[in-house]
Amino acid sequence: MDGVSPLWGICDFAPFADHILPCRAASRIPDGAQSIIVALFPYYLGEDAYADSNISRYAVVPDYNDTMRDVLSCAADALKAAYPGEAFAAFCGNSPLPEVMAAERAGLGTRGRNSLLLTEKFGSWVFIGEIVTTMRLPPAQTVLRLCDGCDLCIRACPTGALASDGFHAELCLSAITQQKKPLTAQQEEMIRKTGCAWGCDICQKACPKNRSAEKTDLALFLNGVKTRAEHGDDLAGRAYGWRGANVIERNLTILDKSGGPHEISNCDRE
Ligand code: B12
Ligand code: SF4
Ligand code: SF4
Repeated sequence: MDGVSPLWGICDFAPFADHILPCRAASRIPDGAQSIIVALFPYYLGEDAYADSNISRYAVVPDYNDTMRDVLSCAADALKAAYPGEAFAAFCGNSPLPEVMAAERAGLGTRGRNSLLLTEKFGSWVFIGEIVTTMRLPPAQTVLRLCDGCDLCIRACPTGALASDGFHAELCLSAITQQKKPLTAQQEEMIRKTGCAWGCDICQKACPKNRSAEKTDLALFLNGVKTRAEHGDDLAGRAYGWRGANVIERNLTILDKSGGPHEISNCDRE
């Protein structure tokens, strides 16, 4: 931890009570929740690591939903053992909390115009997880201001998902690559153009705050790096597995049709 951009922080739960996302995990939020301990897990591997990649960077490391859930659940159990009168519930990814907002309020970074959390040290290449507790803990006193409002992310977005009036999730290529229903010809063309079979990193790569991002040293991500999705992959533990084999297979087939995966497989192309 460097004092400027800590990897964990605390915010009050109360402001989030009216902004709970509709998901099954919401039932696990402890009654009488007071505080949220927010943790960041950096996953950037350095530019060279992605040279032959055909998936977005968050999907190159083992599925964060699994790895982070294990770490946060262990931490929640340890806290429960130390403070038996209090409740602690761990969440990540399919969390009922708007996690970027929680991390910003916990003093860990700024929600940029690309809608993602920007941090001083790791740019936006961080996953967010949290433990919601009935313990009253001192919240962060400062909110960082790291987004310059340069709009390079908005200009780089190929679909118009990022616009001056905000983020339109239904247009986001990341959502399109996860879509189960048939893709339109235009959506297929977009996947072909970017050469990315899963997710999209274009607005993050455009962000100047990511140019000096530090690499992760987290073993839970470094063990199990897989930069390319291939037909017939074992999907266990991969971020592109949760929608089932048909979706990633369809996307890979779209890329095959563009002249072979090796020719257009680099997600760094913008
Ligand atoms: C669904 C989802 C998606 C969807 C839709 C995203 C969306 N914003 O709607 C899609 C598939 C498009 C997507 C894409 C990506 N995602 Co995503 N996604 C999520 C997920 C699971 C839920 C987000 C959500 O539904 N938000 C609902 C919207 C409406 O929330 P919101 O815009 O923040 O609005 C709420 C707040 O503003 C709040 N609010 C409003 N006013 C106030 C006032 C106060 C006081 C408070 C407290 C709150 C509050 O209420 C609003 C409604 O609830 C989150 C995890 C999570 N639980 O947050 C990850 C998450 C945001 N995604 C993540 C990632 C990595 C990505 C991708 C980069 C993956 C990729 N490479 O393809 C892209 C990036 C796209 C982009 N530019 O944002 C990370 C972001 C990490 C970071 N550094 O910020 C998260 C946090 C997952 C994680 N645990 O790490 N994602
Ligand atoms: S992830 Fe891609 S499509 Fe989605 S907002 Fe960013 S640049 Fe646009
Ligand atoms: S590209 Fe510019 S406007 Fe977009 S998030 Fe980064 S600093 Fe903010």
